[in-house]
Amino acid sequence: MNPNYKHATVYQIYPRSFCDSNGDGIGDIRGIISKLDYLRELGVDVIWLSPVYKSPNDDNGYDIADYKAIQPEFGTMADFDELLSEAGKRGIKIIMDLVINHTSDEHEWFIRAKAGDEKYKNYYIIKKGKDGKLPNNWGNFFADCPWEPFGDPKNEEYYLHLFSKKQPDLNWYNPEVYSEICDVMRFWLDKGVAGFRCDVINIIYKNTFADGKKQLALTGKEHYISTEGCHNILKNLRRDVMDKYDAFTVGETVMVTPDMARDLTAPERGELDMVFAFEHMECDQIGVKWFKTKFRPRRLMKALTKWQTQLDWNTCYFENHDQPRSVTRFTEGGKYRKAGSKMLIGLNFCLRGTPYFYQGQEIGMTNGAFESLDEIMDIESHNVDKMARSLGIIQPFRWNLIKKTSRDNARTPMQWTAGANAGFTSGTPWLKLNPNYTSVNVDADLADPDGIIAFFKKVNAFKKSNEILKEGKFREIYAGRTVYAFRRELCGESLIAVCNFSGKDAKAPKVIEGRTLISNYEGESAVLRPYEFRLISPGKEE
Ligand code: TEU
Ligand code: CA
Repeated sequence: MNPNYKHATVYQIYPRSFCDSNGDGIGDIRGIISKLDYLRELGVDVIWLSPVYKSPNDDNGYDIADYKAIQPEFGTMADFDELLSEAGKRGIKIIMDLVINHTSDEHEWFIRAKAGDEKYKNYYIIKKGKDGKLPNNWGNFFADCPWEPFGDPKNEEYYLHLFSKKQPDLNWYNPEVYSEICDVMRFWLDKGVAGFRCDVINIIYKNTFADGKKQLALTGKEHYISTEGCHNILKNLRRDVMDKYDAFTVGETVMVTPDMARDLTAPERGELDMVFAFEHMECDQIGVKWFKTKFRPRRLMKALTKWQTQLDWNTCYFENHDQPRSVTRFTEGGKYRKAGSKMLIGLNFCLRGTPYFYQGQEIGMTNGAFESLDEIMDIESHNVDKMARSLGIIQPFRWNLIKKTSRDNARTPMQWTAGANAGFTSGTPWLKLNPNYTSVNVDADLADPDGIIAFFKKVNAFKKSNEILKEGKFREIYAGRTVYAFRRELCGESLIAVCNFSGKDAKAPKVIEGRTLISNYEGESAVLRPYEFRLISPGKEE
């Protein structure tokens, strides 16, 4: 773990939806530059920039057509360089999104492969079908078929795409792919970026292309999750590239267990610095993420405690560009928006690990207010609808699933002001704004001394100056139906964090006695109020 970034407060920007500087309705790099002072005020140390590379936008930039070029609608390389230097002046580092499981089918490599160039064919995973059948029975992350005919149908060749068919998987058996990616990483590191968030990094190396064990979703996954081959690639990337820079990596690792995460991040193994795990994001679903069930706080507590105790260093997060908004999910649809947002922010800072926040979380943005699939842009949602239709699921039911789970819930434009288009753009926003921007926006929140941003800054500053919250061990001390409390302990001293995941008052358990240092409510109270958060200094140690 690079110690320079261990205690960074990281803020994720989804460029398309952050701030539009030129009125085309699409957020851009100059828009981000214009908000750097705002981010410095929040106390952000590192920005994780979702992809800004050239892309046909089948998956909003996660389909990269040129790893060394900036998407024209986001600006130019000169804009990017200016962003880096302006951020630097404010003490803010930038990490890039490194998407290396796949490229776009419009990447030059794939275009050459299709033109019959053997060198580039070997950059991708191209397999023969058998007797009119697909090469294997694997599933796809976007509710699609993962094999698409490659070239002349007579040849019966298919290419693998675990995501959209415009995202062909790279062939990590090929050392040339490895060298190309090293070169891409050096290109950005030489510019001065502080590292990478590595997209679905634990699935890049497939052990075999044999059929998988049939399962509800992602048949075949046992052949590619956290394989030895993947570990080797990560070790090599660390040794050949990362170690030469002051930079860090955070892996997006899907379907990982704590054991796998330990192997991916153990300092002595020299692979990744930290990983995003998903178990706590799955506490309100059945089986696959598209089937949401009622949120039960106990499931969230169980997942958090499990990861906090079984992995030495976590990434702490409740939101990103793929997940519905946390305040909607975990605080009754946002009924207690202000208290709920603060509680989740407080909790995120108090857990052991590096804290990550997603744009808009600091003002308690809620899920999008979409009324029909027409208003949704996300490819995943459209594919889910198709799949559900093919299963005979009726429209109102399909829509109900999609409305709750669509990734566009997190991608609605950032709400800056109560003015036209929330101050996001002077044009027409690419995705429908949440109409609640008239009251939920940065301006309004900043003007409120009791606002969410003020609370964010307070806990952020406290954490930065407090060794117990930074380095202390985690110990759960209470997990009731709605109340969750834990201690952070360092050298015989400790702090207690407590949350009430309920819109009703809850009895305060005895174990949380002490002096309240920070809370999202005014004044003392014997009971815990709706979505109350408290950081407590215990009177006496046990
Ligand atoms: O996401 C990978 C991933 O598995 C999921 O979080 C995904 O959003 C969804 O749940 C699939 O069922 C990463 C990126 O974060 C996501 O935005 C990209 O679409 C995806 O990889 C492909 O690059
Ligand atoms: Ca723009």
